[in-house]
Amino acid sequence: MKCIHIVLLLCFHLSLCKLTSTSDTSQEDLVDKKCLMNKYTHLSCNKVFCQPWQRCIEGTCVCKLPYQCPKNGTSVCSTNGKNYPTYCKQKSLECIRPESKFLHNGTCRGKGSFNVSLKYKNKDSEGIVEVKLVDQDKKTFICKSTWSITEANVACRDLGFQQGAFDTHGRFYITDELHINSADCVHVRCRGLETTLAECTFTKRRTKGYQGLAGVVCYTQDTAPPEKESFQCVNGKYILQKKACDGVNDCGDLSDELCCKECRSGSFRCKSGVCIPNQYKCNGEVDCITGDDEVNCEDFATVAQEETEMLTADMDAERKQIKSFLPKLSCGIKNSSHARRKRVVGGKPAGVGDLPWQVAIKDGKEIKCGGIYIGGCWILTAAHCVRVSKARHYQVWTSLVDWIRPNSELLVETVNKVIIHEKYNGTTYENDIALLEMKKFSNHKECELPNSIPACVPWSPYLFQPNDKCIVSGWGREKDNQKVYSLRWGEVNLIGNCSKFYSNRYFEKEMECAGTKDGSIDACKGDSGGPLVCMDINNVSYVWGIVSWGENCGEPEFPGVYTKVANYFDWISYHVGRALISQHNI
Ligand code: 4AZ
Repeated sequence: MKCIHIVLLLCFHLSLCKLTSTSDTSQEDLVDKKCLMNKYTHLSCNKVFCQPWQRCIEGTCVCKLPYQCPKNGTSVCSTNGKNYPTYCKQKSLECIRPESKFLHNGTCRGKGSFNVSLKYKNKDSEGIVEVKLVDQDKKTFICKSTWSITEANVACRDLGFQQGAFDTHGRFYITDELHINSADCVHVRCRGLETTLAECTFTKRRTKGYQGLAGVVCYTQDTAPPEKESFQCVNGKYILQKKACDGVNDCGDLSDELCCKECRSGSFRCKSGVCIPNQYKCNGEVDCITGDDEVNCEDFATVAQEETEMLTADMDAERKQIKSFLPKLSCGIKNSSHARRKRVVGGKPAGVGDLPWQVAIKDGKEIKCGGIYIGGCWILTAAHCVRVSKARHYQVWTSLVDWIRPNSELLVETVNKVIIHEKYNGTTYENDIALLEMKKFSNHKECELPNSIPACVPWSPYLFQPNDKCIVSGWGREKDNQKVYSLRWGEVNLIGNCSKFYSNRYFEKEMECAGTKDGSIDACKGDSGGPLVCMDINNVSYVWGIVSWGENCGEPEFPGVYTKVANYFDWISYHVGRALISQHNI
């Protein structure tokens, strides 16, 4: 018993102790190895939102140009002595050329400097953290009680250690004199992705007395733990396996939190497989790309904060405000009067407005295919439905329900241009995706479709997962090959691992399977080009798939195959313009 105690104590101090082998294996199971191969970081917009001074291009957050920042905001001073009209502009310039950093909010004149240093060092890379705040003359220590690896990573990066911190504990030789001074220590809170501690929020608490001082061991090659029991971050740093998927950004580049099958206690798992700290749930800011951290928030009362004095501006609040100034897109939200009415093979009849993004593509006399309105003048459909040379022959019928007895809302549009994916393969149905541009009416600037609502275009393949329920719709055949004149819809489940049904014919990255266990609901001949739409937790509808192919219809061993639209976000935005379909990360 005594022996165990000693071991535990040692473990706590060195935080490098080996864990028992049984818990080791279960911990490794938390991370998704296949996902790790993608080397996701805080800059991977398939997994996380970009900072408001960045935008998402081909899955990576890249620096915005200063003029792309919102105009509103408060001015800030940078370490190069220059003044910027907004925090976003300063951060965008820093992102492009990381020479100068944030100094303080306000104008540059007459204020001091900010700096971080280490005291009582045993090496250049470890010691007790001291800061000199911009408008204070003397250096102060940071209190230990709220100091964590999140802040330590920022402090070490500020000190020039690119891989951040190794630990917040170390053996520092603090002299008694400090016990008195420590009553004056300040608290600091960071998000973890700041480039300097100056961007974090410094406060002073009313409660005084000895609190202990924050120290840090910055990460260097010789601090790295042995490879066997560690997790390798994308930035090359090694952390303890047990620190992956705990909601805390130990790596400093977030790579330990982005590929998680489960999250450890104290953290929340986004549906996208990302662990975030519990404090981020219901904090008024959406952190999960799937939006699931800001739902069912009624029970979350705000915890009363200890009385504190703010020593610096809250740049985290400023960052949130910049986000609120970014343009917003309206898509995927049905008019409330058309709340889902509970009415393809085995589907139910749809009413006007039930599927406001569904269109029919008429080629000559018959409706051969469906399509999806995605905004502006643009319709998404399957490449196998259309030909570039036949653009003039197509008609796009919007707001249609029954094509034998057309409803009054029906609008017939003509087609200006057909764009087929350059890599569409008519034999394998790879890249079965096309865009139709509708003609504007003469002297109209835009396509006006008063009864249509665009479906949102998904920007990440992690927005929906196998077993999620989605809606397929169209005027396609019934199981017995019966003709259908009225629009029908049915609920299907996304199916993972579809190669087992279609070996050699199924391409995971580009295709998606959906169906029901008994095959009772399925797309069929004539539904091609039409939508597979999934609704997120906030009832926003995304066009997740385009009806593409499948072996027969309604057979459980042969689910319907769809073009995975998320894989084509960049292709679509290249043709229709980023602003039309970008909801976030613009
Ligand atoms: C077709 O021929 C077709 N069961 C579309 C979807 C499916 C099968 C055939 C999926 O257009």
